[in-house]
Amino acid sequence: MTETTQSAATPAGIIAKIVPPPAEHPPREYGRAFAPANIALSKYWGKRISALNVPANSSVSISLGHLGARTHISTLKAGDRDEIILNGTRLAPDSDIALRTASFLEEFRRAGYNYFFRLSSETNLPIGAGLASSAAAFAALVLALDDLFAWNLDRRRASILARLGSGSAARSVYTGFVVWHAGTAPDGMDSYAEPLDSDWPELALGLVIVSSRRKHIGSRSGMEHTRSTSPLYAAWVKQAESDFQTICDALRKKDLTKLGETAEANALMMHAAMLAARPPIIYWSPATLRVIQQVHRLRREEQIPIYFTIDAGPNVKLIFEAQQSAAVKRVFPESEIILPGGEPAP
Ligand code: 2P0
Repeated sequence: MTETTQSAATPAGIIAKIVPPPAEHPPREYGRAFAPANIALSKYWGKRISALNVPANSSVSISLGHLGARTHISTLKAGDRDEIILNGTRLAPDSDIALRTASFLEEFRRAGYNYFFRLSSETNLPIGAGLASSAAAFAALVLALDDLFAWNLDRRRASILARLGSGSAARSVYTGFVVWHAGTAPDGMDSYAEPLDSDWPELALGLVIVSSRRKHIGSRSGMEHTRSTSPLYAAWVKQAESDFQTICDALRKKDLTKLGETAEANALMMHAAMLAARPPIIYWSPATLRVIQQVHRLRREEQIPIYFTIDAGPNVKLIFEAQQSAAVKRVFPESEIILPGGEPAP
């Protein structure tokens, strides 16, 4: 089993390294920002430094373009807790999302930004699609804070701050293809995301929603349980680092076969490590396996180049080029097609 490192660095300490000391008043009335969701093509599932969400291996994702979170933030003149509004509804302070958001904002208070905030976030992600909305949410929150306090952060530092909220949020401060470096520094300062130099506007994703039920185990505890109990974890981390290199190379060369085969194998190995955890983590449903078998049948019998990836849930994301959209719609009529570089297909 691979150990996580104990780091002397704390989230508040990292924040203090990145943002300037607070002025007496925020320079602006409010800040606002948009950040896209992202889908990992080679995955993050396990941490090197838990407290800082520093990953055990590097990963690469594609952003969902215009699908994500838009956040508006201001400081509260009075009050002793943050006010968090999601899609127009004020969240109960003890709800999971409110608690997680407030504990992130608490790290800024520890770093001297002694305010409570009113935060309103809207998302246009398909409801219940199993798309990690926390990545877009924490990235949009950091960018909105940057706007409010006029920090003028570069994206690299914004990525490090977003990571402190949720690991995969490190990748959501950019659009397009994004790599997130695991890094080696004890304080995680070299674990940031940056754009990958690839221009592939035809690459499409298809969302096949087999269930919109809330998952029974969250990613954070799921990956920690996998790290601490799965005998396959060390092998997963090693392979994931190698898959990361292969997929970056495939994206640069626009090699769909290499991309698709490696992304599929990478997602399956991540789930294999979870299956081997004790007790196991099983995110799939019978319908997940049916979609996998359909995709394999399409490749084998119809020579249609469609691949899949699966995150921490039962839903399947198809990977293909836009010219296969009609075939995808024929076999998966309920799927939603996203062209990250353009508008959603009709
Ligand atoms: C990923 N996932 O690379 C992987 C694949 C889910 C499966 O990143 O604890 O919500 O906040 O760092 O980022 C989901 O994990 O976890 C995730 P934390 P996060 O997209």
